[in-house]
Amino acid sequence: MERDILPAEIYKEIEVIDSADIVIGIPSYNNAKSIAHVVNAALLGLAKYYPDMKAVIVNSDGGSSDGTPDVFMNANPFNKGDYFFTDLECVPARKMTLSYKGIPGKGSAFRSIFEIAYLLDAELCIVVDSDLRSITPEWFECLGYPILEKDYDYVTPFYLRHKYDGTITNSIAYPFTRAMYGHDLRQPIGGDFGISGTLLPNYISQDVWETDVAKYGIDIWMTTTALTHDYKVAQAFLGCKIHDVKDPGEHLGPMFRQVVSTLMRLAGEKADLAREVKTVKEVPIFGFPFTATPEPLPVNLDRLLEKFNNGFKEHEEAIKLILSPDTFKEIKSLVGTPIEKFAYSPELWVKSVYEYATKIALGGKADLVDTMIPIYYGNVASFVKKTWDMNDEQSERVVQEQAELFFNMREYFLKNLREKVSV
Ligand SMILES: Nc1nc2c(ncn2[C@@H]2O[C@H](COP(=O)(O)OP(=O)(O)O)[C@@H](O)[C@H]2O)c(=O)[nH]1
Ligand SMILES: [Mg+2]
Repeated sequence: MERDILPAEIYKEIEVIDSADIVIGIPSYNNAKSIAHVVNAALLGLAKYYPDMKAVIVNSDGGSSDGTPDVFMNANPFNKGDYFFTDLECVPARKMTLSYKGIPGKGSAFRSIFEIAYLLDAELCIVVDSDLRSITPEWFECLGYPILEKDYDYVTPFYLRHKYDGTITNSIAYPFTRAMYGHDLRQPIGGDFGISGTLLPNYISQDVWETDVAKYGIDIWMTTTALTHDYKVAQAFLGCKIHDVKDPGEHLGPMFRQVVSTLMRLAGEKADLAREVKTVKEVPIFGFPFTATPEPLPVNLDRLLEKFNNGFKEHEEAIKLILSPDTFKEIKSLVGTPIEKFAYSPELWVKSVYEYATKIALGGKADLVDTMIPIYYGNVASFVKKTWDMNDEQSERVVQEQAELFFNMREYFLKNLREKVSV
């Protein structure tokens, strides 16, 4: 069959390259300022940890207007003279850049990388973000070693993050995935992953590339697929994650919708498997763990509360149709509450998530998830208030308690779903 996922000239380039042991993929969209550091880390990581393997580094770009692909192609740590590895004797990895086809989004960028890695018959594919400032050559060792040496198929990152960074991860993606599929994977949507050559054909053969999986839904889809198809999963300790921060008010909406609707839709598809899960398994962490204090992330509690109050009022009618009467009433009673008294009960957030999940799992449209954003802001505000004087370790305990509650209340979702399906 003629393959047409990639531009024709890339298929030709693949024919010339013929095969590779490792493919490193870097998705980008206007990352000219940060991508050179990521490529240099990748080139040095390959030279240092995989000197005998044939490697290709692929930049899958979304049509950047700031020259990102040129910066990618020109990055070269070997002739700069200011890295200590410059005397490494190895053939530098080959680089290639492409504008991916398909609907714009990070997932489409990944699809092209997977296609290239698959056609080159790579044993290992590693993907890393192009806005990372804390990435080092060691990341490539930690993400690759479990696959090449220990027979794992999928490696997710494990980072030290500031207590207010990664709020979608902490409040939904982590506890929900842990509760449904019974694996304690702390960063299921971290963005930096190791993937085995065995798992790649599974990803590219699925018909998901016209959905939110082609956008920011990609990470949760990759992780859920690996967990629900019995692939062996590990974590890699990568130290701190420092990347370009976003203004949550401006950029969070589409990302929230794409990640959360994908997670909930998959939970519906995989409910039978989730019903088999009885406990949560620990997932091994490879690497050299240490403690450090990540860059603080400023949060504006007043603004979060304002977004909760205004957003709830704006979407009140739609929210009422999704939540149970009790959950709706409890959240509504918090609207207008002064900061000093504002708090979600531990169960309130879990119930809200599970009630939305039931709706989406039963085929509700992804954009219904937009109406959940104010409720999410309310939960973030409540978390921020509760953890304000806590250090990262103490606030991590709060995240863990919440995750445990998600697990203990999993029947609330699974039972609701079963009953509504059979009506
Ligand atoms: N090619 C491509 N890459 C994208 C697109 N959107 C995001 N990315 C890349 O995906 C990575 C993660 O995106 P980012 O916005 O930093 O997400 P976050 O770190 O999860 O908040 C970065 O390397 C982006 O350049 C897109 O539409 N096309
Ligand atoms: Mg980022």
